[in-house]
Order: sequence, then structure tokens, then C-alpha cells
Amino acid sequence: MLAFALFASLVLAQPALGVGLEPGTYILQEFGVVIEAKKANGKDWDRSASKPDPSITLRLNEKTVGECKHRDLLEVRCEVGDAIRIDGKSVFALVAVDSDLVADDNIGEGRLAQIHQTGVTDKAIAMEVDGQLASAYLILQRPPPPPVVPTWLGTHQSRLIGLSIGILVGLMLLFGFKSFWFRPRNVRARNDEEGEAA
Ligand SMILES: [Ca+2]
Repeated sequence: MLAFALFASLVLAQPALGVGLEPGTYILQEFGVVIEAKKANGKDWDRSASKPDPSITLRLNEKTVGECKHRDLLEVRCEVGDAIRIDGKSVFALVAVDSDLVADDNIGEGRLAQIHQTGVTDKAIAMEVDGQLASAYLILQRPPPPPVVPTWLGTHQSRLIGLSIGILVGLMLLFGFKSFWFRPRNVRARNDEEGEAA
């Protein structure tokens, strides 16, 4: 009965884990967008080239975590590689504009929340998009494990073992010689007599 109560309390005490990303630090590997071929009004993005010159900004909780600019491109990929912290309140927001000389054309915006419930690592996580964004994504990776800090014992372990063996062998040799050469005189004398008698 007591064991059951203990078991039940332990199980109930565990917070339910979602299928997404646990709160913690992740590497924002990259993000990107696919832009519709034409503006909302059906016209080309630019006069010189039909494709836009996208300028894309990704923010996490209002803080810019990635930016990139390209020329004449509909499928944009922006590499980042920085560490970011994710928790249950994290919201990603993406803004894409077509950089023009006079006035930029808005392309669209993307949004991603609840990443702790739906996110995965190493794969593109789709963002909700509007405007002339066909799609937007970001990719998160788990950070590499922290490097193992070598301890003094770890660094000198092989030397210590070698030294110990050396001392042990030295002591064995020393005591071996000592017990042979420095036997009590009467024992040696008796052994010698026995040798002569035989
Ligand atoms: Ca334009």
C-alpha cells in the first residue's frame, strides 16, 4: 500500500512532456522563405529583374536572431548558427520585404509559437505565413555536449600508474635482496652447516 502510494505520487509529480522541444538552449541553424513569383497585384517584384531582392529578419520574442539579404531570389535560405533559448513562451516572428531603391515592397510575415509542443530538431519547422510568402521555416539543432574538462588525475593517471608500478617493483627488488643478503646470521650459518653435512 505504501509502495503503491509512493509510486503514484512519483508518477503524478512528473510534468507531462510534450512531443515537441523541451525548454532549453538550441542552435538556430538556418531559416528561410519561399516567395510567390508575383506581387499581390499580379505585377513583377522589380522592373529590372522580375524576382525580388528579399531582406528577411527573424525575431525571437522581439529580439532579432537572424537577418539576411539576397538579390533576385524567390527561395531564400539564411544560415545563422547561433545559440538561442526556447521555452513555453517563445514566439518567432519573421518579416520579409523586397528591398527597393525608393520604397520597399512588403512580401509577408511568418509566425511560430508553441515550439515546445510541436518543434523537432534537425528538420524544417514550418511557420504560419501571410502576404506573398508561400512558406517559411526554421531549423534548430541540439547544441553539442559541453567539452570534457580534463582533471589533474585524468591527465596524470597513466604517469601515476607507471610511477606506482616503478615504486612497487623497486620495493620488491629492495626487500627481495634484503631478505636474501641480510638473513639473520645464525640462519645462514645453520643452512651452511646443513649444506656441508649433505
Ligand atoms: Ca520591388
